[in-house]
Amino acid sequence: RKKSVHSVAVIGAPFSQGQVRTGTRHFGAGGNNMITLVTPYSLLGCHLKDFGDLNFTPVPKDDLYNNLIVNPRSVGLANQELAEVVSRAVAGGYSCVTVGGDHSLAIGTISGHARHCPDLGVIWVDAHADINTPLTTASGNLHGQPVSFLLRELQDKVPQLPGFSWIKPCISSPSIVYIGLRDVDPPEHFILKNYDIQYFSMRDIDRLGIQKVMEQTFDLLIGKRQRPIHLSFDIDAFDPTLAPATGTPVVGGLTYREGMYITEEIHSTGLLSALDLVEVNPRLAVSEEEAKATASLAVDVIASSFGQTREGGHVVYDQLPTPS
Ligand code: HAR
Ligand code: MN
Ligand code: MN
Ligand code: MN
Repeated sequence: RKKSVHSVAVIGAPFSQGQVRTGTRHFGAGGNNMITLVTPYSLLGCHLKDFGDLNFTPVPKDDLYNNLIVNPRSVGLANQELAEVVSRAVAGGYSCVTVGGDHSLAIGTISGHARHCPDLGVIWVDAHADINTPLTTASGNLHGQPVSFLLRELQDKVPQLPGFSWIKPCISSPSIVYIGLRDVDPPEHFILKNYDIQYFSMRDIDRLGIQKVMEQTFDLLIGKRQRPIHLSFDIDAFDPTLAPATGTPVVGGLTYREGMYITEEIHSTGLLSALDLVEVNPRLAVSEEEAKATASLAVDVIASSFGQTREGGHVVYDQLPTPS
């Protein structure tokens, strides 16, 4: 497969119906955010292609499923549309950055990515496991459930939601590793344990340190064979002091340095093939500074995933100027 690591497609997915707060949509790839995104990438020599913000087809009458699940048809259709775009971008040789939007959109990005790379492995960085099924969710929000639709092993526990019939479960439980968990519902914990799903909670990070966590993550995912990596990064993995502008903040999260270490290490594998950056919600910030801090953290995650390092780097110099 011909694939230039430095061709990066940026897709804006302003979609927020996987949760009930509005505003997650306002951190898209279009508009001003693009300017801050482009600068570090072009310095690193990545070819950036702006795919613009997707215009998801609205679903006018989207009743609750089971009196509980919110916006099933809208979430289903938007993800179907997103999967199409992601799979085309990946097939075209791009690494694919999807800027959300809420985390339900990982249904579409991972499905689309897997169409072209059926062997992909997922690194899910999040305070939450997002693995409730429509029958275990307490909130009814689909951003707390995306993984349940994607895992083959879980399919006999997942009912068919309206709008979801296009989804083919595309990953097996050994193909996902979680990092940063600290708010896991009891049924989610049951699933993680019972289906032998690998995770590094914040407690594991405290115990092992982030370096060993990344080492073990790669042993689990790419120890036996190289495969494309899908990084699904929920900004609420960070401590709320760093990322306050998000819908479900949880105390005790990643430090800036742990976050950057995760993305630097993932870049170093050379295997990053798609990245989701989700759950940034500027409207939930109590001040302009909070909104800006969260957005700029998100930009750092993306830039670092594609090669920005804290030690610096160069593409523009191949020799130093000589005094004449
Ligand atoms: N586990 C809870 C639920 O199912 C909370 C999920 C919160 N989700 C996110 N995504 N912010 O990680 O609703
Ligand atoms: Mn999430
Ligand atoms: Mn989360
Ligand atoms: Mn590079």
